[in-house]
This record gives sequence, structure tokens and C-alpha cells, in this order.
Amino acid sequence: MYFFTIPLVSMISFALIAPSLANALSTTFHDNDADISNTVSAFQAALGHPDNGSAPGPLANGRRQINWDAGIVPFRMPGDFFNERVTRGAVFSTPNQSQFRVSNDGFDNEFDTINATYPDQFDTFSAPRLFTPFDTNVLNVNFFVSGTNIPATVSGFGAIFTDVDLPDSTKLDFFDTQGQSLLSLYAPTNPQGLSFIGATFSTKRVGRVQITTGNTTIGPNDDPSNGVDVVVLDDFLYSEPQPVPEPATLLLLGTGIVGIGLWKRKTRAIHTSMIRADIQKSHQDEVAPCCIYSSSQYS
Ligand SMILES: [Ca+2]
Ligand SMILES: [Ca+2]
Ligand SMILES: [Ca+2]
Ligand SMILES: [Ca+2]
Repeated sequence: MYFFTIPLVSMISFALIAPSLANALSTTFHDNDADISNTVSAFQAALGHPDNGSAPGPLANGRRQINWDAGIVPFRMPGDFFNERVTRGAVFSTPNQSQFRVSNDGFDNEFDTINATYPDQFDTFSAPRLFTPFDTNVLNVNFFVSGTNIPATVSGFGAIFTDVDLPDSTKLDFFDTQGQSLLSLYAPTNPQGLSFIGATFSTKRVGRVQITTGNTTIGPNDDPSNGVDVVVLDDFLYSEPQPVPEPATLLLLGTGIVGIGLWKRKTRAIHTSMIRADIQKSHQDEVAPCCIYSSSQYS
């Protein structure tokens, strides 16, 4: 069942309003349908087609996806694996410099080497592998022009979670390049099943996404009746990472003097300058996420 929360916007079909909410107010979707694939497909369309795979960026259109399932993805995965080895423009980090883990069918199936009860709790959207931070339940996703160290932003990001038992345990926090919060989005519960949440933004660019998986590090038994909710991740989906414009170009863009065709690649130092240049403008903008997607799937 879909539940819509659309402040000041009439309640109409999710599929119809998703592409038409540019500059509109925030919209939330809670979907308890038996299958999240329709919601994921709609989110893919909102991000753009095609799936750009591991092609060097930036590309004009399309999206990137990570499903962790290829054999090349290591069991103990470095945070920069999906920009250095497989070029998809996403770099992961944690507050405590912890490692990341990818499960593996046959050995460590759904993280059963960490806790033998986990296969009874977790499910996959894309079989057979799942993903989790280790020694923490919080990770950050930063974006780069695919295959480079050029910082980038995206217009949308979504992730699939498994075994969300508690309504306030699992979320995505979206930030712009100045670290300003754009949106905090909680995952719907679905014990032993799949939950999907994602958002696209019409006027804002996302510089970082913070993912909170449950309310504990992976390791203990999942025990929501006693407040312990272990959650792990499957697929990530996000729009093509685009380079942050240079400060001078950004200011000119603000006056309409130059067009997007004049945007150039930039360095980290320029990125920092641009952030300062854009702060005043940013504070005046309304935070206006275009479309929010949320669903859960029973399996
Ligand atoms: Ca399972
Ligand atoms: Ca997978
Ligand atoms: Ca559970
Ligand atoms: Ca759980």
C-alpha cells in the first residue's frame, strides 16, 4: 500500500508526479507493496537512463548503480573501490576509519561468518551479496567524477536495506557541498524483508549522503524487542556525478551570463573556494527535494 505525504500538493499518482515536481515541495512515499521493484524502477527513471556502468565520467545523462555482486568486489572492501578500481564515482568513509564488508554466497552467505543467525534476518534485492560498514553503523558516500579525484555532486541517491525492524533506526541524510542538511529520510520497517528509500532534488545538488544502518554495528543478534536492530545494505542507485562548477563560473551562472557548456573541471582547492562563494546564495534557497521514494518488500 502506498502512503503519500505531499504538503500543499494534491494527492495524485506517484508515477505521474515524480517527473513533474521540479521546484515543488517535498513529497514522501511509503510503499508496503509486496515488491519494491516497481518503486526502484521508478527511481531509476527519475535518476535517468541509461545505467552508465563503469564508464569514465562525467556523462551528460544517466545514472550509476552498485549491487556488490561481481566477483571482483573484495570481501574486505576499501572505501575507494568504486572510484579507483571500478569507476562509478562513489567513495565511502566512516567516522572511525572502519573497513567495509561484502558478503559472499557459499562463504559468508549474508554475513553468516559474522553471526550465524543473519541469513534468517537478511534478504537480497540483487543476489547474492550484501554490503555493510564494519565497527560502525554510519557511513558517508561522497561523489567524484567517475574515475577521477574531481569532487562531484548528484541530483539523487537511493539505497536498499534489509531487515529494518524499528521505524527510527535506519535513514539517509542528504547534504549539499557546504554541509547543509537537505533532507533526512527514514526507511520503512520490514522485518526479514527489503526496504527502499531514495530522493531526487530539483534545485539542490547533493554533495554527501550519510547512511545509518540500524542502531548497532553488525555483530550482535538482531533483537528489536530489546531495541537492537541490525540492518545491512544492498543496491545503491544515484544520478551521474557531475563536477562542481568553478566559483567564477558559478557567479556568472547566477547572472545568466554563461551557460552550462562553459563549466570546466576543477580541483579540490577550487571546490573549497566555490563552497564559500555559494554559501550566501544557498542560505536563501528553499530546500526543495523533488521526489522522495520509500517502499518495503516482504519476501
Ligand atoms: Ca536470508
Ligand atoms: Ca547484491
Ligand atoms: Ca529482524
Ligand atoms: Ca534488524
